Amino acid sequence: MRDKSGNLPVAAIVGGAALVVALAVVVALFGGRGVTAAAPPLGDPQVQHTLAETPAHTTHDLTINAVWADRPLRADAEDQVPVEELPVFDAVLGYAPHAAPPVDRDYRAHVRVELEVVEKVMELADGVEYRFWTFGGSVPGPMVRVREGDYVTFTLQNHPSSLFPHNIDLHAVSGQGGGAEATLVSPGQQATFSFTALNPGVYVYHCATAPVGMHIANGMYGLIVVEPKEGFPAVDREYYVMQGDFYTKGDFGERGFQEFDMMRAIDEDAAYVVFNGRVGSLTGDNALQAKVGETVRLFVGNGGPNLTSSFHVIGDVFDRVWVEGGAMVNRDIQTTVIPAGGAAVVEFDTNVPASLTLVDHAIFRAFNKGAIGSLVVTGDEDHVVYSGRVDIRPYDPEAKAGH
Ligand SMILES: [Cu+2]
Repeated sequence: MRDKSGNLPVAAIVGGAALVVALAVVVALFGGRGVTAAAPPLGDPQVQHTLAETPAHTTHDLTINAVWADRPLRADAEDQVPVEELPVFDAVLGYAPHAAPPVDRDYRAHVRVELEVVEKVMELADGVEYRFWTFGGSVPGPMVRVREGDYVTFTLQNHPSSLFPHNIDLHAVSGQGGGAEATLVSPGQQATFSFTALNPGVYVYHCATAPVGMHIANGMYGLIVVEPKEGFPAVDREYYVMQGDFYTKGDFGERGFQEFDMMRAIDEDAAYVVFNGRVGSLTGDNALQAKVGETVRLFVGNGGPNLTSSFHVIGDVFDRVWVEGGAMVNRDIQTTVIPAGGAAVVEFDTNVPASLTLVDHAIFRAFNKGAIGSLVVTGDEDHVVYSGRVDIRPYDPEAKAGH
């Protein structure tokens, strides 16, 4: 099935995926009923009758925990307003760890976004320099925040000092390459395209210029938040965090200028796994802050290029997680999976003062590759929620046995 370069034809992949889905459906329909010892044979007319009727008790309403309604796209009156009649705004971008401000609008708009690609040397860790390719001069690139249904005109500029062409694929875009084809620009060029933000959610954007993996590995990713029409619930603090894995010739911590290592990237052998483009971006003086009693919302993305994040905050529980950045909210979560090229929204209500620690719970990445950050919560203690140490003394099992 593989061609000369070892690639599977798309048809084979799609066919294989369809088979997997079909099997999953069969398992879902029949597998779940195997709990009774004497399951009736498949030919049993009673079973067929049951399946044909799909009784209510066998269906699961996955919208129960949804934070916005499952609704047809572009079906509201506001969606019918011609683009020329929409009010025009320039987007206010959010630079990590700060989220872009909430949209705070109950009507559709025409939002203009300008993003400049800059290739620049910055520190990947103390004493470790790396030539990043960036959206907006930072890793991650700035957060773009619009409202469901907005008409967005997006201009990508490639700084004349760049050495490479770049483009942008926004996962929120329905259209060729997510905008990648329309925005491919050489150094000293800019290109513009427009799209309607059809689907609410939290989406990754990234460069998609060949070799795509290299452009992403050099830091070309960020988040675009498409708020649902009803908006996100108000919270006390919002932060913007993106994980990424980096592949340098030298190992973790090896000082000096480090070049990108393509073979290491292909092997997924990350030298660094970091939040917001740098070891220490969220620790020490850079730690995130909150006060006891506040609700904190983290927009967490994963640029990859390779590694899936097991995102966890040591010392608290996610009261709510907007799973995969979509409509479903899960509650009381310890660790949430954020795939490469995916995102999540995690929220927690802070209960006691603590220095919370953000990690990828694939834990060597945290303590040996950089994926660690802090959120310092200050305020009044509540010793019922958490007492702190109330006793320490020598422990001698033999003395206890002889007692
Ligand atoms: Cu690029």
